Amino acid sequence: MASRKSADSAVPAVTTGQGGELHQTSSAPDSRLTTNHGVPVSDNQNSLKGGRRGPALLEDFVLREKIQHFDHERIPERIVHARGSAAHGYFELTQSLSKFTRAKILTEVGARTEVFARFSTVAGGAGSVDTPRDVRGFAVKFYTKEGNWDLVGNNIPVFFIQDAIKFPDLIHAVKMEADRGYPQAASAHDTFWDFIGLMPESTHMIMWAMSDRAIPRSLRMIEGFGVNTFRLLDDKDEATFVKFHWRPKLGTQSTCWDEAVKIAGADPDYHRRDLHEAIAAGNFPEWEFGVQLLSQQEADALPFDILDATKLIPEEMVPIQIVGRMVLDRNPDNFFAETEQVAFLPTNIPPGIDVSEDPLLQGRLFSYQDTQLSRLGTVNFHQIPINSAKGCPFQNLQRDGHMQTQVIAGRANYEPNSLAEAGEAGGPREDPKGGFRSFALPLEETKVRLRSETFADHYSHARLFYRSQTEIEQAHLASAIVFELSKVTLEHVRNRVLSNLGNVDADLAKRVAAGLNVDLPKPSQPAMEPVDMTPSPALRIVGKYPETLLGRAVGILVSDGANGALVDAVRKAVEAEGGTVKIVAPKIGGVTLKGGKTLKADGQLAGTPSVIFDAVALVLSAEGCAALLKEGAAVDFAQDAFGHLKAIGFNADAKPLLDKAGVEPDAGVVSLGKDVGAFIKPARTRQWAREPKVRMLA
Ligand code: HDD
Repeated sequence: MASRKSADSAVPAVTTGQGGELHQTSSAPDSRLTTNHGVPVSDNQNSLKGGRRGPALLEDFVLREKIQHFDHERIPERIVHARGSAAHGYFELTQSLSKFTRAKILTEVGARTEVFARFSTVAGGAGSVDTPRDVRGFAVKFYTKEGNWDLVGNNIPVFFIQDAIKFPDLIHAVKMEADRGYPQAASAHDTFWDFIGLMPESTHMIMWAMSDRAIPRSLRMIEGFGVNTFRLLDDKDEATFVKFHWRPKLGTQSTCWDEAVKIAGADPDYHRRDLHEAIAAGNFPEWEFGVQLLSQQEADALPFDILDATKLIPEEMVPIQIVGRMVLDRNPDNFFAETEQVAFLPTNIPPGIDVSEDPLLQGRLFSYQDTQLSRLGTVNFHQIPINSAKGCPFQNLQRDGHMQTQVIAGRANYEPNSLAEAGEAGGPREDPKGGFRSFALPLEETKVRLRSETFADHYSHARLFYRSQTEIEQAHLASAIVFELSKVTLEHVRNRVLSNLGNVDADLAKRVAAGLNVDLPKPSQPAMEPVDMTPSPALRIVGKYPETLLGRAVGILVSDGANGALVDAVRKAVEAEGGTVKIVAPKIGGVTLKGGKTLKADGQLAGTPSVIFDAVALVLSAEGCAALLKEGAAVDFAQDAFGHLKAIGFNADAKPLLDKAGVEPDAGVVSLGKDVGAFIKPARTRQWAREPKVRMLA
């Protein structure tokens, strides 16, 4: 888009970004600092005073405007999903769904549609850390030719509750406790587990939230799900049910819990930084886009209700068809203007897609529009550039309101009107053929306030999830529940959760009780007896993600006198497979290698622990190693890498540090000796086989 630079070179340049957003470029050489109203400022260092030493004068509008604007910089953070990171990119359809829908976004193969995707944690505030155990939001705004489509999903395909009326209770229970204002960004506390124990419908979601999916390695390595069931509508408005899926190209990968906790201290912005750096380096995250489609008859034949958001449709029952891909290739230019002000609305759906009667979704259709009014402060939030429809014009007869930025000429702010007959603009008109139409759902029932009996099975899917996991993942899941319940101070709350777990799987309940060292109570009385479903291996993570260095980071710990050729060899081998390398040294200025060359450090040891890497190499001189034996951060570097199941490459002189850190030989502990390649194989994945040696799991 054209630059809107003024002819007067003294006026600050206003340009448009690649996405069409307005940018006032502070770095333009001809930029002159002005007040908000364009008055040039002569001195930005000193306030106007009555005399050299004050007092300040009320007359100083430059000072007052600056401070007043600053005083109002913050807006209310999102009540949920407050902490998030986002990126621009595109969606490309690879397979047409024209048999099922008239939505252009799902029928025009090869067309690229701009998107803005925001990933978030749920419970923590905007300034909380990136790696708590939590669900991750996965919200995508598609700027389609037929209006914005917002697919506002999570990295988990089911939800805690079945009816939106319970959402405020759920969120109150998980957030900081009302009287004490803690814990921040954590579900491991009384009120959350109290709510969960009393709401058996949450049990399936709890299985997911306690699984490794809730401690992801990277936002580039999470799956995404639309969660609710939606409809596709064809030209004749015939409907097909649809579930939406995002699959990361790098596979779904997680951290270890101990690692996630330590990352929170080492780098609270771990995920945000990872996403930003990857995009800046041209390693664009990519997801496949898939759908599960089913007719009304197929839905009716399932042994569960697809309108119940606590249930998933195993892909062994209804396969996922991959029909598109999303690539995120541009970082936001301004965090507040874009990531903070973006407003996702499940009501943003183009013609050809429609909602279902899912009572959770129905409540969402109100909540998101409403929350923007307090968050962004005006009904005109759709005019903020990141929220504006970009793929098509938007025009209607709504007018005025706070922060109205459109200057719409003419008198046509009502219809019908006959202004055109007098040669005036008559304004836009409805489009019965191409416009959005709702599915003609037959309604026969009376008005009721109840829960459908088809929603009564609270445990079969939780059991399906647990029993579909690998042994490693089952142990992690059980240990996570033990961890969380160990932070619960109310005994009756722990016991109620334990009784509910008995309905999921007797072994799981036993493991958790043993992990807590308490007696296992009898299973609670379920609303409906759970049934055994055929396990779904698709629900696992371990063994499913590709073994690759793509998207992985290797930290090389070096000391003075280290062998530079070996460092280079490791770097080359890692980079050849698409991994990234960071040099960690005792001092940020780097080290003097054997032979006298200086090697700069990317990070200083105390501030760059091994938790932020996927694999580590230790390239030390004998003297360097001897010095590091007395440095706790160096011992932790090796010990944590071992404890977090990472590959460790080392040269002979580094061995004493491994010994001090208690690192035992195994397939992932590799001498760099002559063949650096031997380190690359284990560096592509985690050393799951090591885990029983380093951790007592439930
Ligand atoms: Fe929600 C934000 C996802 C149920 C009410 N939600 C929000 C975001 C995501 C989700 C990803 C952050 C969007 C962003 O990045 O700005 N929410 C979900 C999913 C749900 C769900 C997958 C279950 C299927 N949400 C849900 C219910 C309600 C809400 C049942 C209320 C009845 N959600 C909100 C909200 C938020 C929100 C309060 C806070 C900020 C916002 O909307 O824009 O309206």
